[in-house]
Amino acid sequence: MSKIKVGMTLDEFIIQEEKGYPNASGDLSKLLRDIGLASKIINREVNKAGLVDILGKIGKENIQGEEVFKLDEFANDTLISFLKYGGQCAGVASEEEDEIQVFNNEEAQNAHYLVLFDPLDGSSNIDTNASIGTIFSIVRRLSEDTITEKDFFRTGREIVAAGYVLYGSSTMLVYSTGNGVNGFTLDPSIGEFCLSHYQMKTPETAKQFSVNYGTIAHWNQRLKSFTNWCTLENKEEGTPLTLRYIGSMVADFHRNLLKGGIFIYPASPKSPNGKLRLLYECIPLAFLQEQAGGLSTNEKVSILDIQPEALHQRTPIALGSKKLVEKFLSF
Ligand code: AHM
Repeated sequence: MSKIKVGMTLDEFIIQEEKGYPNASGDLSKLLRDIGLASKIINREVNKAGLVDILGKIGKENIQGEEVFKLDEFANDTLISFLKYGGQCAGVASEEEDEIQVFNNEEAQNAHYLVLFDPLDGSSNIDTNASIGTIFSIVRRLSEDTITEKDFFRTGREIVAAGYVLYGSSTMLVYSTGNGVNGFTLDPSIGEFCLSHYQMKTPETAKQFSVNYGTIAHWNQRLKSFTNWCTLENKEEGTPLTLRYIGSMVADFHRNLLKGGIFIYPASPKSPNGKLRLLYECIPLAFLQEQAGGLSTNEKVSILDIQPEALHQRTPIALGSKKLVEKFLSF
């Protein structure tokens, strides 16, 4: 009989899950625990951000020409130090690092995994106290010896786990190792993530759509027709839908995962590949979306089937409830 119980801690859950895989080394579980630990430290700083001198920009730009906020840098450094010395991770790719970071310290020498992450997604929302999050995916290293970018350029079909931590009105860790999606809420009184959302499923149909309407002048015809359909009074089709857009992908995604909906960040003439990054934003969330019964697309193929070619590659994306994504593609 399954010993999985709502309320159990992340550690207990991981132990129970491992029992289903007697040959598992336990390395992936340890890695997930390290990410959970790092996110608790990040959560602590996010929560007290208004009290200490940690809000605001640090006065430099990342490789993508975006301003780096102090909390971005803190989250990046925290994740790297937990992963570097945890013993399970041989290197990382981060939105905040120009290049991949291969760990040369002793603890990392026999590590089998690589972690790709956006340490703090939605950082333009930091100073206004809106929800932000950490997004990650985990792949197995390919090279026995020297790790190169190629080890990180893996499709969504090859990743072994993905997840995010949402720093919202409560803090949640949501992840999947390919056997469904489970969500854990941080209980601040005991400092533990506890299972709160077991085997999450996105409703097939939904009442919400999420897109930055302010950019309509740059949309393609499909997106214009789809959003027009979303706003029509048509009971049979289930429209109109409600527009919900925070501007923090991880928060928009989380809401749509629970309530059903579609999130779209399109290409535009100015940004022909959209804005969002394939490797550490789109692939992990698309993996979770498809694990939860939804779909993802770049309007040609599933996000999970795109072969990455550059570390900070961008892609247009639409993901969410199956029927809504299919409707979007039907225009
Ligand atoms: P960031 O990397 O600066 O955090 O930007 C990514 C964010 C996403 O979380 C969000 O979906 C998107 O940018 C919002 O962009 P826009 O303001 O153009 O709608």
